[in-house]
Amino acid sequence: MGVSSRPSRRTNLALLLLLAGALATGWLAFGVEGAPQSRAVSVVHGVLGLGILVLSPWKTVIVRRGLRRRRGHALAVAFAVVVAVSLLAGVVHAALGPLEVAGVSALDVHVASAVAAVPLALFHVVHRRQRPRATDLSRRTALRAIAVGGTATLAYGALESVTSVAGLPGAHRRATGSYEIGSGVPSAMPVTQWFTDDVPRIDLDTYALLVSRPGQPTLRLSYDDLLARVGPNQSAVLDCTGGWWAEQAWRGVRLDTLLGIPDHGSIAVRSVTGYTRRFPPDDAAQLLLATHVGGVPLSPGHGAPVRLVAPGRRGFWWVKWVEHVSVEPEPWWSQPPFPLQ
Ligand SMILES: Nc1nc2c(c(=O)[nH]1)N[C@H]1C(S)=C(S)[C@@H](COP(=O)(O)O)O[C@H]1N2
Ligand SMILES: [Mo]
Repeated sequence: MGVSSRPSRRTNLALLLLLAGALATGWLAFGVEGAPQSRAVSVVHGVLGLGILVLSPWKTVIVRRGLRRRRGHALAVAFAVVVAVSLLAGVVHAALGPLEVAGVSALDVHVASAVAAVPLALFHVVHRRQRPRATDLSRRTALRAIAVGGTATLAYGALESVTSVAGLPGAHRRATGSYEIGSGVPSAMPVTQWFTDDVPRIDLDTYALLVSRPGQPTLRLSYDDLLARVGPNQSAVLDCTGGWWAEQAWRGVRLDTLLGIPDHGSIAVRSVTGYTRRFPPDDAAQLLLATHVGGVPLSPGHGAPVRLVAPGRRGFWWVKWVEHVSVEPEPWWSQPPFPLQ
């Protein structure tokens, strides 16, 4: 057996696959809202992450050998550290809940270190290349993969059982992994912006909502025009990718009462700050331009005078401070999967 076919090569390749899978399912987890899809994605994400932990003793041996042999491993060490921090923070979020230290939650740390790991992983893979071989697809590799997968699944089950038996906060998380804060009490619900947006000042006397449809003049609705069209209360869950959720009674104007159901293109919903999300035409029947929550007008932080309520979608779709709704020819998916501002 040559040096290059040491089992370490297979361990490294397995770790790479696990990391890529954990990243992909983490990304996917931000895109889904409803159980059981959310549950499935969360479980697979957790098992892949724990798989990395299962392989870490073998990786430690490889790393020790590498540290003796090579120079210039600062970036490799940084890579190992951010992966370890991300794993630890992921477990803390899942078991202990929305702990915050100086306004930073375990989930923030988990996501930020995972994002930081991506360029380091690319650099590492390019500089310490491991070539897959045809013989990697052997019976022995398959048995090892099953052993690692099985151990990681058992570890996931054990972690969930301990969390539930010990009554840790993690036992009460939603399928998405989020924790409940302020349901039924809008003032207790966090005010959250995606990245850099700020709560704008909006003068209700001069405010107007613009509604554009193809081939028709743009509609201008004042705040009073909107209030005159407000429908019944509707309960919906706002589930922020920051790791919290709240169920509230929302009231406002359903989009299909303004637009009908457009027969093609997409519905762009834009805020006074420029924050925009694009929706498939059929969503008009569920999307609500809410003016009220919990029976009272929205506060500025929660999107006054009008914010979108998008049942079944994660919080970043719930555009606040809406000023323009327009039916446009672009398909709904011609936008970044997550907002860029
Ligand atoms: N205009 C605008 N709307 C926005 C955001 C933003 O940054 N700008 N953040 C979104 C995100 S990420 C979430 S979770 C919800 C939070 O709503 P809340 O502050 O009312 O709890 O608003 C969404 N709507
Ligand atoms: Mo969010």
